[in-house]
Amino acid sequence: MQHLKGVLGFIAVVCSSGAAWATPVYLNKDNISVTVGERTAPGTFNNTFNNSQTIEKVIDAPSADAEEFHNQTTHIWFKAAEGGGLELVFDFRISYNITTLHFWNYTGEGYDVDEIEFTFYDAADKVIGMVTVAPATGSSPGIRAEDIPLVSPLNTRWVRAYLTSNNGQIDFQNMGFSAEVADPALDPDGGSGTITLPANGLGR
Ligand SMILES: [Ca+2]
Ligand SMILES: [Ca+2]
Repeated sequence: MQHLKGVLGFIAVVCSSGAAWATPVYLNKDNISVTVGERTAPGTFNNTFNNSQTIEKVIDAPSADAEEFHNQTTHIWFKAAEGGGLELVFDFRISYNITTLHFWNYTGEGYDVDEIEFTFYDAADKVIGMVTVAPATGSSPGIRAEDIPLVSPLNTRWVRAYLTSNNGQIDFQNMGFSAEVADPALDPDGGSGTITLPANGLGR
């Protein structure tokens, strides 16, 4: 009987640990970082960085349900040379299993983002998958996120997102992810969270 209790206790610990890992987390500037990637085409950021604003405005939505209004302090507006796009590199710091993309797009077809290509990497910087999504135009006047199922491979540590449009105009408010904390035991480096981005902030 004592042995059985020991086994049951072990099972309970395993189950509760699994439940902790499976709890969805909203990823924003509080727990991840974002930089402009080196694949970004020649182009102009217009008013995106006026008044010392940074690319962190991509991940400053406080929750997946947050409403944002389009103005110079909230949005990103990049105009790419013909055929090019804007690359964003998201460093998750630890590994996650992504379940949902939250995307606050511009409200009109003339400036909105038409396609986002995601490339997922593990903690050893190995490509573990790719997905392309086509977001809808944003709601108006208050912009709320479109929730798009985005199932990443397990143990995704960082992500490249390549945003494009049919006319080079790339205007949006925020990107966010809902994800479950991955099992650190399955991470190539044991989930140490020690990866750091290059000092120039461009890509990896
Ligand atoms: Ca924003
Ligand atoms: Ca468009």
